[in-house]
Amino acid sequence: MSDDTIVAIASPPGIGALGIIRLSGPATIDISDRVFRGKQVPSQARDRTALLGEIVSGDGFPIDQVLLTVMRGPHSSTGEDVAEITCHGGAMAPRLVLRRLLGEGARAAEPGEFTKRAFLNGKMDLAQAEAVSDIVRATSEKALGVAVRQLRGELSQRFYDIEHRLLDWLAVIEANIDFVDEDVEVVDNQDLAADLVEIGGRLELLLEGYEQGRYIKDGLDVAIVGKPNVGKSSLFNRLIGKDRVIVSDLPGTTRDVVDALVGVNGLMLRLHDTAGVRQDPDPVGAEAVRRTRLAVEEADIALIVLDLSSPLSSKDLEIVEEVAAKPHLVVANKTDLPERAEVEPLGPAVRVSALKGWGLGGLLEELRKVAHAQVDDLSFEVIVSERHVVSIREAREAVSQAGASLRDGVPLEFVASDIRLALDCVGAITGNTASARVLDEIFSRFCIGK
Ligand SMILES: Nc1nc2c(ncn2[C@@H]2O[C@H](COP(=O)(O)OP(=O)(O)OP(=O)(O)O)[C@@H](O)[C@H]2O)c(=O)[nH]1
Ligand SMILES: [Mg+2]
Repeated sequence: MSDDTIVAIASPPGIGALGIIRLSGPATIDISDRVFRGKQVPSQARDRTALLGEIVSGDGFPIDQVLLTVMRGPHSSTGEDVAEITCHGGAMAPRLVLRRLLGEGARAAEPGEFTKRAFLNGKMDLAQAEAVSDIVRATSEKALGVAVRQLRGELSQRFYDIEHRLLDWLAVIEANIDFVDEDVEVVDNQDLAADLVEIGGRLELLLEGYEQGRYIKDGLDVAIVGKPNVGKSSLFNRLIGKDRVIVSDLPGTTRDVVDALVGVNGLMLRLHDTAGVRQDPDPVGAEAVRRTRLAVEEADIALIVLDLSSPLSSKDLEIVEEVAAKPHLVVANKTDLPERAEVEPLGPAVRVSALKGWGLGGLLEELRKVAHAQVDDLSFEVIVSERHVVSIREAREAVSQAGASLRDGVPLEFVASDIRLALDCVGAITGNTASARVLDEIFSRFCIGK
């Protein structure tokens, strides 16, 4: 338990209806009694009851009208005594209330300090604490859904299951090492080997869940690709709803790959406008085309843009061929002009006019289908944290090392030490074995007041 009491404004700065100030720590109720004036005294009031009254200055002058709720530990969000004060929003009231509380001996909270206390007091594990930050930062419905599930502990449970099984084996192995002559359960090497393979498989599956997590957290990468002048940049601007990149009738307008985020039905897409694919003797143009190829290669989805108003060329077909292996959509642009291209042989194409804004709804709907086809595979537990991935990889490495040692007939001590290493890695995720430095690093990325 901490011995100081922390305070922070938990609502965002700026003009708003309400301001929320949180207090947590041993002096919470004392301080509340000193600064609050209402029909009831906080220390005498029932737990978790919102009290209407005022925060008053040391001389008894009213600072703001508030609702104050005391939540006594350990049954509170941080496990300590907590008070939440809802005052009026805006630039002044929350700040003056905060200043008053600081004047009574509370300390300004560091970023993430409330959540850190919740973690240290056993209210949640580390993966759950990290989910709190992900919830606040979520930019799409899907990302929020994943974070909320993680907060509920669904991801943690996977790690606890693995932890338990490794611990069970470790106990048996260590008994064998320590009491060789005595009557202890002998390690069944085949059983252990099979179990290690199974655990390795589970870790592997979690790693696959990271791909899903990446889509959800960072957005799927969608590269817009095509010949010069087919209208890629026009389409890009339309889809992001902003006049972001230069459009002109000169072929080769776009040189750099430019990206922007768009939300499509609860999913984030990162659209990349690219340079038109062409043979370019100019070194800058050649570099632009090289970058286009790279962007397309790295993209999760390609939007191949064709110009309906002029006959298809071999270049169009080359591009379609180059990209066909990855999830893609063919977009036939410039439907506002007389049609001169035969796009049917290329398969289904979405017809749009980037200039007029026609057909965009249909394009987004098709894009949504392609994107969701990649993300909706819920056989994976979604992993969004780079930190988790590193630990899972290390754990998997250690587990497979343990399996290899077992097969090679290496003494059990070594198998035990690999299992212990795997346990450390899994424990780093749930927080059982996370170092103080790791904790500081994680919580410093939170907002103040969280
Ligand atoms: N009529 C018509 N013109 C269009 C349409 N879309 C784009 N254009 C025009 O086509 C020309 C090229 O458009 P851009 O969006 O710059 O084409 P791009 O594919 O990005 O070209 P590069 O960057 O050079 O590869 C511009 O003059 C646009 O106004 C469309 O749907 N209909
Ligand atoms: Mg362009």
